[in-house]
Amino acid sequence: MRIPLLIDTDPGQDDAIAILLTLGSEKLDLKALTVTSGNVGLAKCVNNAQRLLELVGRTDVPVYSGADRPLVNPPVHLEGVFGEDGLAGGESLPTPSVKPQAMHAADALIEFYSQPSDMLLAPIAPMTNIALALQKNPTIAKNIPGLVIMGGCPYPEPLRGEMGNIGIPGSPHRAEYNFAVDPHAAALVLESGIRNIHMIGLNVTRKVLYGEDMDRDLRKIGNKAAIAIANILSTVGEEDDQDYATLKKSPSDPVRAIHDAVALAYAEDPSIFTTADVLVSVPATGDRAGQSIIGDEGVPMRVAVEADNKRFSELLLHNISRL
Ligand SMILES: [Ca+2]
Repeated sequence: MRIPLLIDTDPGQDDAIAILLTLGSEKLDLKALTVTSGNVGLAKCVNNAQRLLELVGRTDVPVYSGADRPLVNPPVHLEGVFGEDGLAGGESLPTPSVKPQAMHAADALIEFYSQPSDMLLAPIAPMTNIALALQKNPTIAKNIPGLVIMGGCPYPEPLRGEMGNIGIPGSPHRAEYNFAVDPHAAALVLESGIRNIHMIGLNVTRKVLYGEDMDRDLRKIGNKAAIAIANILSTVGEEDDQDYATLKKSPSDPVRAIHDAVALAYAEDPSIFTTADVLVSVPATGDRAGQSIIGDEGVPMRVAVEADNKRFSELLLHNISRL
């Protein structure tokens, strides 16, 4: 049986491959996209989500536009990482032929989860939409069957041994982008009573990288989705270009992280990963706001620790080849 799935997203180059990987899956059944402000502003993220669906003829998947800023903090966009429109390299993607849904993403989440549901929720963006839905109707928490989150960094990430990739304002510490941008939302969602939480954090997504081998394999597949995604992912922003410089096999090797795709691969086949069952707390404020801290107390969840890179690549290429 296929797993019905809702993705909350802010496309975003890595969201793009995550969404396409899902659409090509034999196991995951994408029911809707809810979109939030994140990697770039809300309108650009919504447009990017629709362009991706248009590319592969899946405009039947409804797109809901949601929060245009985090709950409390000012927005932090990453044009320097993903390009001015969030999808650098994706200039040839088609223009959307359908409109986004009229309903706000938070209201859509409330509607989807007004009854007990088997639809897995995969947040791969700041969790503002989900937090807004839970603020408005906390009872939906018990109807959500599980979360597969790209977010957090419960163990040091492998590049610099830090607990994240974004500086926490006014603090010497770092936190992972999705949690750092809206720590109030992350704390609210994790503490809402939703069970069966899986955290695919920066500690593991920085171990499963894109590079020239995958780029070559995608172009060999040669379908529209594979070429588009190779063009997008090989357009590496300045920050990633510097961060991953020591890992390049050749000067033109487009080494970079594809965080969100790792989370969706987990949703499809958790056996690719080793995990730990831990208690995690996420402070909403203070000098560790947005960090995901393992301790003696906190919210029980399963966190990804290591990944089998070969099996991840095989899954990704297999799914993209089906589009
Ligand atoms: Ca994202």
